[in-house]
Amino acid sequence: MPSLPLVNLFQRDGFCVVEGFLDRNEVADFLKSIERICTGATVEHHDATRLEMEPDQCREGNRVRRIYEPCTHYPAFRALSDSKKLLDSLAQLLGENLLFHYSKINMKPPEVGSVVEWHQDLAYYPLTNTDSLAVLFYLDDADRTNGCLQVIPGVHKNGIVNHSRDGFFRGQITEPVDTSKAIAIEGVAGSAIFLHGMTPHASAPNTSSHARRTLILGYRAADAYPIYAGETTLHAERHVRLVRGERSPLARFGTQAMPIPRFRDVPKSLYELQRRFREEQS
Ligand SMILES: O=C(O)CCC(=O)C(=O)O
Repeated sequence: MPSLPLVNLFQRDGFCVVEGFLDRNEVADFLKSIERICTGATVEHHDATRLEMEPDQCREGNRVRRIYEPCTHYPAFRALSDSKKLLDSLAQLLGENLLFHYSKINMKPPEVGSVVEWHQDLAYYPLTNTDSLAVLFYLDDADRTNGCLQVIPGVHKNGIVNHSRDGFFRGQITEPVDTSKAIAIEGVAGSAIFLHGMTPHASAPNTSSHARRTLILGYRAADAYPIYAGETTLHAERHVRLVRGERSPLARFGTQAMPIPRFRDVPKSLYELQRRFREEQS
Protein backbone atom coordinates (compact mmCIF):
# COMPACT_ATOMS: atom_id res chain seq x y z
CA MET A 1 0.00 0.00 0.00
CA PRO A 2 1.58 3.36 -0.95
CA SER A 3 2.24 5.55 2.07
CA LEU A 4 0.17 8.70 2.48
CA PRO A 5 1.68 12.02 1.30
CA LEU A 6 3.43 13.80 4.16
CA VAL A 7 0.82 16.50 4.40
CA ASN A 8 -1.88 13.87 5.02
CA LEU A 9 0.28 12.14 7.63
CA PHE A 10 0.84 15.48 9.35
CA GLN A 11 -2.86 16.23 9.40
CA ARG A 12 -3.78 12.74 10.60
CA ASP A 13 -1.01 12.13 13.16
CA GLY A 14 0.09 15.62 14.18
CA PHE A 15 3.62 14.97 12.93
CA CYS A 16 5.54 13.57 9.97
CA VAL A 17 9.17 12.63 9.41
CA VAL A 18 11.40 13.32 6.41
CA GLU A 19 14.56 11.25 6.54
CA GLY A 20 17.62 12.84 4.93
CA PHE A 21 16.17 16.35 4.85
CA LEU A 22 19.69 17.56 5.63
CA ASP A 23 22.57 15.80 3.88
CA ARG A 24 25.72 14.63 5.66
CA ASN A 25 27.70 17.74 4.74
CA GLU A 26 24.99 20.07 6.03
CA VAL A 27 24.82 18.15 9.30
CA ALA A 28 28.62 18.23 9.62
CA ASP A 29 28.67 22.00 9.00
CA PHE A 30 25.98 22.62 11.62
CA LEU A 31 27.88 20.51 14.14
CA LYS A 32 31.03 22.53 13.47
CA SER A 33 29.10 25.76 14.05
CA ILE A 34 27.73 24.36 17.31
CA GLU A 35 31.22 23.46 18.44
CA ARG A 36 32.41 27.00 17.71
CA ILE A 37 29.46 28.52 19.58
CA CYS A 38 30.07 26.34 22.65
CA THR A 39 33.86 26.51 22.78
CA GLY A 40 35.07 28.02 26.03
CA ALA A 41 31.66 28.11 27.70
CA THR A 42 31.62 26.89 31.29
CA VAL A 43 29.07 27.12 34.06
CA GLU A 44 31.05 30.01 35.51
CA HIS A 45 31.83 31.80 32.24
CA HIS A 46 29.22 31.75 29.51
CA ASP A 47 26.93 34.20 27.81
CA ALA A 48 23.62 33.44 29.49
CA THR A 49 21.74 35.35 26.78
CA ARG A 50 22.96 32.81 24.22
CA LEU A 51 23.54 29.57 26.15
CA GLU A 52 21.99 27.56 28.94
CA MET A 53 24.25 25.09 30.74
CA GLU A 54 23.28 21.66 32.07
CA PRO A 55 22.65 21.89 35.83
CA ASP A 56 24.53 19.79 38.39
CA GLN A 57 27.99 20.52 37.04
CA CYS A 58 30.95 22.11 38.79
CA ARG A 59 31.90 25.71 37.91
CA GLU A 60 34.29 24.49 35.22
CA GLY A 61 31.66 22.15 33.73
CA ASN A 62 31.27 22.74 29.99
CA ARG A 63 28.16 20.80 29.08
CA VAL A 64 25.69 23.04 27.31
CA ARG A 65 21.98 22.26 27.56
CA ARG A 66 20.57 24.70 25.04
CA ILE A 67 21.66 27.29 22.47
CA TYR A 68 19.07 30.07 22.30
CA GLU A 69 17.82 31.46 19.00
CA PRO A 70 20.56 30.23 16.61
CA CYS A 71 18.57 31.46 13.58
CA THR A 72 18.75 35.01 14.90
CA HIS A 73 22.39 34.99 15.95
CA TYR A 74 24.29 32.75 13.50
CA PRO A 75 24.15 33.01 9.67
CA ALA A 76 24.31 29.27 8.87
CA PHE A 77 21.20 28.57 10.93
CA ARG A 78 19.49 31.69 9.63
CA ALA A 79 20.05 30.46 6.06
CA LEU A 80 18.32 27.16 6.83
CA SER A 81 15.34 28.96 8.37
CA ASP A 82 14.94 31.01 5.16
CA SER A 83 15.74 28.22 2.69
CA LYS A 84 13.40 27.53 -0.19
CA LYS A 85 13.43 23.79 0.45
CA LEU A 86 12.23 24.19 4.02
CA LEU A 87 9.73 26.95 3.28
CA ASP A 88 8.24 24.94 0.39
CA SER A 89 7.58 22.08 2.81
CA LEU A 90 6.13 24.43 5.42
CA ALA A 91 3.86 26.09 2.88
CA GLN A 92 2.22 22.72 2.26
CA LEU A 93 1.45 22.38 5.95
CA LEU A 94 0.71 25.98 7.00
CA GLY A 95 -0.13 27.87 3.80
CA GLU A 96 1.79 30.43 1.74
CA ASN A 97 2.06 33.23 4.31
CA LEU A 98 4.59 32.17 6.91
CA LEU A 99 6.13 33.63 10.02
CA PHE A 100 9.33 32.32 11.52
CA HIS A 101 8.69 32.18 15.27
CA TYR A 102 11.68 30.92 17.31
CA SER A 103 14.68 28.61 17.25
CA LYS A 104 16.81 26.65 19.69
CA ILE A 105 19.26 23.80 19.79
CA ASN A 106 18.68 21.21 22.47
CA MET A 107 22.03 19.59 23.09
CA LYS A 108 21.16 16.53 25.26
CA PRO A 109 24.79 15.81 26.06
CA PRO A 110 25.92 12.24 26.74
CA GLU A 111 25.02 10.81 30.14
CA VAL A 112 23.53 14.03 31.55
CA GLY A 113 21.15 15.38 28.87
CA SER A 114 18.02 16.65 30.63
CA VAL A 115 14.54 15.19 30.46
CA VAL A 116 11.78 17.06 28.61
CA GLU A 117 8.39 16.34 30.19
CA TRP A 118 5.18 15.87 28.20
CA HIS A 119 3.83 19.14 26.87
CA GLN A 120 2.14 20.80 23.90
CA ASP A 121 4.06 23.74 22.44
CA LEU A 122 0.93 25.84 21.90
CA ALA A 123 0.27 25.79 25.65
CA TYR A 124 3.30 28.09 26.00
CA TYR A 125 2.25 30.75 23.49
CA PRO A 126 -1.49 30.87 22.76
CA LEU A 127 -2.38 31.95 19.21
CA THR A 128 -5.66 32.86 17.57
CA ASN A 129 -5.52 29.58 15.60
CA THR A 130 -3.51 26.38 15.78
CA ASP A 131 -1.53 26.59 12.53
CA SER A 132 1.80 26.44 14.26
CA LEU A 133 4.53 23.82 14.15
CA ALA A 134 8.12 23.05 15.05
CA VAL A 135 10.63 21.37 12.77
CA LEU A 136 13.10 19.27 14.73
CA PHE A 137 16.28 18.35 12.87
CA TYR A 138 18.27 15.53 14.40
CA LEU A 139 21.97 16.41 14.12
CA ASP A 140 22.98 13.07 15.67
CA ASP A 141 21.47 9.66 15.21
CA ALA A 142 18.72 9.52 17.83
CA ASP A 143 17.27 6.48 19.55
CA ARG A 144 15.70 5.60 22.88
CA THR A 145 19.05 5.52 24.69
CA ASN A 146 20.01 9.11 23.89
CA GLY A 147 16.53 10.53 24.33
CA CYS A 148 14.89 10.66 20.91
CA LEU A 149 11.63 12.58 20.61
CA GLN A 150 8.47 10.81 21.77
CA VAL A 151 5.02 11.85 20.55
CA ILE A 152 1.40 10.86 21.05
CA PRO A 153 -0.02 10.65 17.53
CA GLY A 154 -3.49 11.68 16.47
CA VAL A 155 -4.56 13.75 19.47
CA HIS A 156 -3.58 17.21 18.19
CA LYS A 157 -7.19 18.07 17.35
CA ASN A 158 -8.41 17.39 20.89
CA GLY A 159 -7.44 20.75 22.35
CA ILE A 160 -4.89 21.82 24.90
CA VAL A 161 -4.80 19.81 28.08
CA ASN A 162 -4.04 21.31 31.46
CA HIS A 163 -0.49 22.64 31.91
CA SER A 164 -1.28 24.62 35.09
CA ARG A 165 -1.39 23.89 38.82
CA ASP A 166 -2.46 26.26 41.60
CA GLY A 167 -3.20 28.94 39.02
CA PHE A 168 0.27 28.97 37.44
CA PHE A 169 1.58 27.57 34.18
CA ARG A 170 3.99 24.67 34.87
CA GLY A 171 5.45 24.04 31.41
CA GLN A 172 4.24 20.46 31.29
CA ILE A 173 0.98 18.57 31.29
CA THR A 174 -0.20 18.52 34.90
CA GLU A 175 -2.79 15.78 34.60
CA PRO A 176 -2.08 12.07 34.06
CA VAL A 177 -0.85 11.52 30.48
CA ASP A 178 -2.04 8.43 28.63
CA THR A 179 1.20 7.31 27.00
CA SER A 180 -0.14 3.93 25.88
CA LYS A 181 -0.10 5.09 22.25
CA ALA A 182 3.13 7.11 22.49
CA ILE A 183 5.82 6.37 19.96
CA ALA A 184 9.56 7.04 20.07
CA ILE A 185 10.79 8.63 16.85
CA GLU A 186 14.18 7.07 16.27
CA GLY A 187 16.03 8.50 13.29
CA VAL A 188 19.35 9.14 11.65
CA ALA A 189 21.13 12.50 11.69
CA GLY A 190 19.63 14.78 9.05
CA SER A 191 16.03 13.64 9.67
CA ALA A 192 13.42 16.36 10.05
CA ILE A 193 10.33 15.93 12.21
CA PHE A 194 7.47 18.32 11.45
CA LEU A 195 5.57 18.54 14.73
CA HIS A 196 2.18 20.21 15.09
CA GLY A 197 2.01 22.72 17.95
CA MET A 198 -0.79 20.74 19.62
CA THR A 199 0.95 17.34 19.54
CA PRO A 200 2.02 16.17 23.02
CA HIS A 201 5.71 15.31 23.06
CA ALA A 202 8.54 14.57 25.49
CA SER A 203 12.02 13.07 25.62
CA ALA A 204 13.87 10.99 28.18
CA PRO A 205 17.24 11.90 29.68
CA ASN A 206 20.27 10.88 27.66
CA THR A 207 21.63 7.74 29.32
CA SER A 208 24.04 6.88 26.49
CA SER A 209 27.55 7.99 25.65
CA HIS A 210 26.33 9.77 22.48
CA ALA A 211 25.02 13.31 22.22
CA ARG A 212 21.56 13.94 20.80
CA ARG A 213 21.76 17.44 19.39
CA THR A 214 18.51 18.67 17.87
CA LEU A 215 17.97 21.94 16.04
CA ILE A 216 14.40 23.20 16.47
CA LEU A 217 12.74 25.88 14.33
CA GLY A 218 9.23 27.18 15.05
CA TYR A 219 6.89 28.62 12.39
CA ARG A 220 3.27 29.64 12.15
CA ALA A 221 0.72 30.88 9.65
CA ALA A 222 0.86 34.67 9.29
CA ASP A 223 -2.77 34.97 10.41
CA ALA A 224 -2.08 33.14 13.69
CA TYR A 225 -1.71 36.15 15.99
CA PRO A 226 -0.37 35.92 19.52
CA ILE A 227 -2.89 36.23 22.35
CA TYR A 228 -1.44 38.53 24.99
CA ALA A 229 -0.57 36.58 28.14
CA GLY A 230 1.72 39.15 29.75
CA GLU A 231 5.43 39.78 29.45
CA THR A 232 6.12 36.25 28.21
CA THR A 233 4.18 37.01 25.02
CA LEU A 234 6.50 39.92 24.24
CA HIS A 235 9.45 37.67 25.03
CA ALA A 236 8.15 34.95 22.69
CA GLU A 237 7.60 37.43 19.84
CA ARG A 238 11.11 38.95 19.80
CA HIS A 239 12.41 36.80 16.96
CA VAL A 240 9.32 36.68 14.78
CA ARG A 241 9.80 37.63 11.11
CA LEU A 242 7.95 37.12 7.87
CA VAL A 243 9.72 34.47 5.77
CA ARG A 244 7.26 33.90 2.93
CA GLY A 245 4.24 35.67 1.45
CA GLU A 246 2.60 38.59 3.22
CA ARG A 247 1.69 39.69 6.68
CA SER A 248 -1.99 39.18 7.33
CA PRO A 249 -4.33 42.14 7.90
CA LEU A 250 -6.75 39.72 9.58
CA ALA A 251 -6.34 37.44 12.56
CA ARG A 252 -7.97 34.09 11.85
CA PHE A 253 -9.72 32.47 14.80
CA GLY A 254 -9.88 28.71 15.07
CA THR A 255 -12.57 26.77 16.86
CA GLN A 256 -10.33 25.63 19.73
CA ALA A 257 -10.47 27.30 23.13
CA MET A 258 -6.97 28.53 24.01
CA PRO A 259 -6.04 28.41 27.70
CA ILE A 260 -4.01 31.46 28.71
CA PRO A 261 -0.87 30.51 30.65
CA ARG A 262 -0.27 32.57 33.76
CA PHE A 263 3.47 32.72 34.36
CA ARG A 264 4.95 33.52 37.76
CA ASP A 265 7.88 35.25 36.00
CA VAL A 266 9.66 35.03 32.66
CA PRO A 267 11.23 31.58 32.95
CA LYS A 268 14.72 30.88 31.65
CA SER A 269 13.44 27.89 29.71
CA LEU A 270 11.08 24.98 29.64
CA TYR A 271 13.67 22.93 31.53
CA GLU A 272 13.62 25.35 34.46
CA LEU A 273 9.84 25.56 34.61
CA GLN A 274 9.57 21.78 34.57
CA ARG A 275 12.30 21.38 37.19
CA ARG A 276 10.54 23.79 39.54
CA PHE A 277 7.31 21.85 39.19
CA ARG A 278 9.06 18.51 39.82
CA GLU A 279 10.70 19.93 42.94
CA GLU A 280 7.39 21.25 44.24
CA GLN A 281 5.81 17.85 43.69
CA SER A 282 8.52 15.89 45.51
O1 LIG B 1 14.67 18.27 22.84
C1 LIG B 1 13.66 17.58 22.93
O2 LIG B 1 13.71 16.37 23.04
C2 LIG B 1 12.27 18.17 22.88
C3 LIG B 1 12.30 19.61 22.89
C4 LIG B 1 11.05 20.31 23.17
O3 LIG B 1 9.99 19.78 23.23
C5 LIG B 1 11.14 21.75 23.37
O4 LIG B 1 12.24 22.30 23.51
O5 LIG B 1 10.05 22.38 23.38
